[in-house]
Amino acid sequence: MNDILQKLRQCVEFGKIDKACPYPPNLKDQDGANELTKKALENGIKPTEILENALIPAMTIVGNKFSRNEIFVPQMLMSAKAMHGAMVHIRPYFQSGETKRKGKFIIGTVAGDLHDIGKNLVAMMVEGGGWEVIDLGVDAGTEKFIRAIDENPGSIVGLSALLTTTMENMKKTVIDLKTNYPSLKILVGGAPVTQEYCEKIGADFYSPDPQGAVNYLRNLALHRLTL
Ligand code: B1M
Repeated sequence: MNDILQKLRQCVEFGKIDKACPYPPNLKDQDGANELTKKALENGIKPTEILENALIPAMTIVGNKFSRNEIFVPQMLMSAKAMHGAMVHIRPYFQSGETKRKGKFIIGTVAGDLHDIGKNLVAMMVEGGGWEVIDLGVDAGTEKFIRAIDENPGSIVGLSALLTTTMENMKKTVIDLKTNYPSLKILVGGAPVTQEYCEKIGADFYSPDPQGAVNYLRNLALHRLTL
């Protein structure tokens, strides 16, 4: 593999954002994801190649390690930040339509709930998985989702809830969205949410962690391609 891509992959896997970033100590004073992505583009490497051969594989490794409890939230946040450092340079190519993404994913923390750390991790991992992410932020009620779905037809929706009290709002949003868009796929997650609750409220998929969300979306995209 190209040397720049290999180094970029390593930076994202281990959370090296840019040259100034002192973390991780063994990569101190070396180029980070930011500089390497810029260099890759200057060397004529296509944004899709950067995404598919460096960023996505690195974030997949990170997601799997996190699912196996081999790394924890701070390490995953550093990797997600490094991925963002790379995305700053390649996002304009996707936004201009020059490079295609796998689809659109609308995500938000449900009404009444201000917790966004887990939701942000899912958003960053999904973006690293090659999707355009529309982040509705926290305290996102049904109306906000409806507006975003109407503006982005064909999107998949993700809902996060961290409070037992706001799980009720998750249920309400799922019911309202399914009533308005019967074929819409809805993915749910957050500390108090379970597989059983997902089934009870009529959502399509529950994931306890970001990698499960990425895998579900990847399978959905593959399924759509084969239809
Ligand atoms: Co709050 N809080 N909090 N809090 N807070 C909890 C959740 C709580 C368990 C603490 C406790 O009492 N032990 C408790 C909830 C109890 C309950 O409902 N049974 C609680 C409470 C009560 C409250 C307030 C009501 C406190 C008060 O004001 N009296 C208040 C509510 C405000 C509101 O939302 N309206 C409140 C406020 C806050 C802060 C603002 C101070 C802050 C949030 C800051 C922020 O998010 N920007 C905060 C925090 C930080 C926490 C704890 C400490 C940490 C939550 C967190 O970020 N975890 C939490 C206690 C704890 O967990 N130890 C607590 C890390 C994060 C990575 O995990 O979000 O679960 P998580 O995400 C995971 C997975 O769940 C999954 O992926 C992530 C990575 O694995 N995931 C998805 C998440 N969303 C997903 C979506 C998917 C798929 C997977 O698909 C779409």
